[in-house]
Amino acid sequence: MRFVDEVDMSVRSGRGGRGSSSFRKEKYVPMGGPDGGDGGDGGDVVFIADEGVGTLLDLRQRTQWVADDGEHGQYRLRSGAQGKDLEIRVPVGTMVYNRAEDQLIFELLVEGDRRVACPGGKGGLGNRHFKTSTNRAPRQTTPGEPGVTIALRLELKLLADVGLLGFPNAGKSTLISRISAARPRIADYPFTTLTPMLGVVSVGDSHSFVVADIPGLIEGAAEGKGLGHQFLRHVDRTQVLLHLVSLAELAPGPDEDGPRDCSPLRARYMVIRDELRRYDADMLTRPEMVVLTQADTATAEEISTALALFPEGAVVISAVTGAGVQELLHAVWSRLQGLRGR
Ligand SMILES: Nc1nc2c(ncn2[C@@H]2O[C@H](COP(=O)(O)OP(=O)(O)OP(=O)(O)O)[C@@H](O)[C@H]2O)c(=O)[nH]1
Ligand SMILES: [Mg+2]
Repeated sequence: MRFVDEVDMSVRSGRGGRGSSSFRKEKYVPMGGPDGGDGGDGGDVVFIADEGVGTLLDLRQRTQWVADDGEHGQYRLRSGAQGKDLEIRVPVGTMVYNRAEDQLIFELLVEGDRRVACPGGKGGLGNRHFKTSTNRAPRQTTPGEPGVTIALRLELKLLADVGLLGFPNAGKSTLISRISAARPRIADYPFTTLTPMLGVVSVGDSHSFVVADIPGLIEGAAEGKGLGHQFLRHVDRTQVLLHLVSLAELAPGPDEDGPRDCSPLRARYMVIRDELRRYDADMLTRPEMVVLTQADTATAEEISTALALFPEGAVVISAVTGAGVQELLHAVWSRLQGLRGR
């Protein structure tokens, strides 16, 4: 699955209609004045954000998009009809670039956003506008303005609602493969995930949200260690971050048969938080849920010690046995609902 959906197209707005040159013709009025109507404006090319459109796929079927021209003005002051706007419905989050200049023209970020990419040409003026005290019978009119043609590139960062974060081997890919149809590579070596992946997660019968699995982060990612931190841009617009901390990373305890030392979990958590800050301090204010993963590798006692290290609260799961996973999904869903209702 590609993360950035992209499509090239060329659009043209409608030409304005020509103004009309005509004179009033009435039976008992021998010298009727000019009565040529104005031309109609050409249609605009408009982009509309529509939640019902998921990807840019459907727009690939056509490369030339043209709005209707305005009609010419007519006699008896009748203006030409306006050309119909061409409305192109795109997914929320679509970015529209001018292809020649490689410049962002606008983004459609909210359902119903309506932006004009190129305005239709103005209609021309009919001859009635040119009547003066010395010229009572002008034949002059103006032509309509031509339409505007632009080559565009549309880009859509597929928007995930939830981003997974954590060290390599935290179990991010295992979780997304358990809760969605996404099938990322999973292995017990770090940096198994090299490219981000999205999964659609169903909660109950009628709800769903989109999760992004990204490569693991390590200390120094901001300086390019590991795979660097540029992948965070794929989760920087998500509403909730799930920060996965693996219970398999406990240190040996003082007593060989006793509980292991849980403190590395908190330290590792802080390392990732610090990398987030270095990417963009705003990320630290993003709603976050801590998920302690791989619970099947720890004892009940270790888990409760680990939980105490996260006074903000944490959810405990095992993506292998499935323990806690449904509870996690419901918690994420209600968190998303709470945020959307704000
Ligand atoms: N026992 C156990 N092992 C797990 C669990 N979840 C993941 N693992 C194992 O942990 C290893 C790493 O899992 P991944 O899902 O690839 O981890 P990741 O966070 O995606 O790692 P990177 O892609 O390298 O960042 C794999 O060997 C998994 O089988 C779990 O709940 N229990
Ligand atoms: Mg992975």
